[in-house]
Amino acid sequence: MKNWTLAELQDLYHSPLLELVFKAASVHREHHNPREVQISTLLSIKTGGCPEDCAYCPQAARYHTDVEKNDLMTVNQVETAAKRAKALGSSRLCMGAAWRNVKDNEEFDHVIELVKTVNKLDMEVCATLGMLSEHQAKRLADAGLYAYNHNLDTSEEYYKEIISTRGYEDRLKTLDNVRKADLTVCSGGIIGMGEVVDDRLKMLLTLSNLDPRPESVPINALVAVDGTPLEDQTPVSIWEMIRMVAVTRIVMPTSVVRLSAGRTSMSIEGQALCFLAGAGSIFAGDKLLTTPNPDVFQDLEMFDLLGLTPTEPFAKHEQPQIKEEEVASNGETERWSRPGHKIEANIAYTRKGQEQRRQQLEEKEG
Ligand code: SAM
Ligand code: DTB
Ligand code: SF4
Repeated sequence: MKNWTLAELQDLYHSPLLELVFKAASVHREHHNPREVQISTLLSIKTGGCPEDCAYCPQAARYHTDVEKNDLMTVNQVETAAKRAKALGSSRLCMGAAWRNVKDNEEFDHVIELVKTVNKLDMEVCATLGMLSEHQAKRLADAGLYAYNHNLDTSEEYYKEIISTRGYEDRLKTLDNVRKADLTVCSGGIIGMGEVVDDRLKMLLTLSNLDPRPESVPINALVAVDGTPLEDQTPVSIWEMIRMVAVTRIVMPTSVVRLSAGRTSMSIEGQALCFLAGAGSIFAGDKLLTTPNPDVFQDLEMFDLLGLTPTEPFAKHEQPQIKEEEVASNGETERWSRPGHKIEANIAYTRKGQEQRRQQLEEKEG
């Protein structure tokens, strides 16, 4: 496994755009079928009311957004949504819960049932439920989960500007727990939160140094939601998205790069360049978790136009078998951190603050 350096990633990111795209497209063709793009559907099985303070997130209870808090979805509701997603070409269903971490309680037992239900529909089942222990990850694996999504979101340095209720090391520990349970790892981040390019590249460096690397790397453009601290962020340009997808593709050649949040403001031409640069998956459906997404039929038209076909389920790994559970809880609890730095005091949310940070970094780098 090649160990990339920050300097190499900087060279790639800042190289002439068409050369970068050409290079990424060549790497993509060596490891993936460029005519296939996986369609994955997101389903928010437990929405809103989250105790965390992720500055980008409309589901954090402390921000005043229009998101309504909902209880866990029933097996029936999830099965209906999964069948619909499958009929529209999705081979993966990703179930999201607005939790800080998984708890050993009836709600988790219910999620185990949801995972089994979707596995039986012969779809790849993914979940994103916050931090979790190795035992909890093992329970999900035994229920037939295929992948666990847990994003690093940005660099370790910039993370402190975005979240105060947990640390970067908690994220890495969860990824390690997921790996120990033999689940596939889905981990990526968000661009457009006021970070500098090096923050994006440092995040990619951390992901590319995981051994094994994540099988799936979502790249999200921030959806700036009214009521969150990042509501006034300037949207990232499509060129930044293309560069980010391309660099991700080159540094983690066998991973699936997911063109994730932010597609409502991207043209078909822009998305086509992302696919050329190595994006191998999209999230489809009228909604992501809580925010809008392009119309699914328009996405299918885009596939026709570009000559793309949806990837079949289990193209990369076998379908996990549902196993008998041994014990629901092993009595152990993980100790997650609570760094508690003041998110309100962050300079990141003002343009002046971002300019100051850019200057500080430039001075540091001489
Ligand atoms: N609570 C769990 C957690 O934080 O891991 C799972 C759900 S959380 C909503 C999943 C991911 O959605 C986050 O890690 C973040 O990358 C992404 N996300 C949340 N809000 C977003 C936004 N406004 N724009 C782009 N991505 C966002
Ligand atoms: C990921 O990286 N992006 C998805 C999925 N993994 C869980 C979530 C995007 C959420 C966008 C904001 C919302 O719709 O609430
Ligand atoms: Fe949103 Fe997840 Fe953060 Fe909760 S932990 S505020 S759901 S991103």
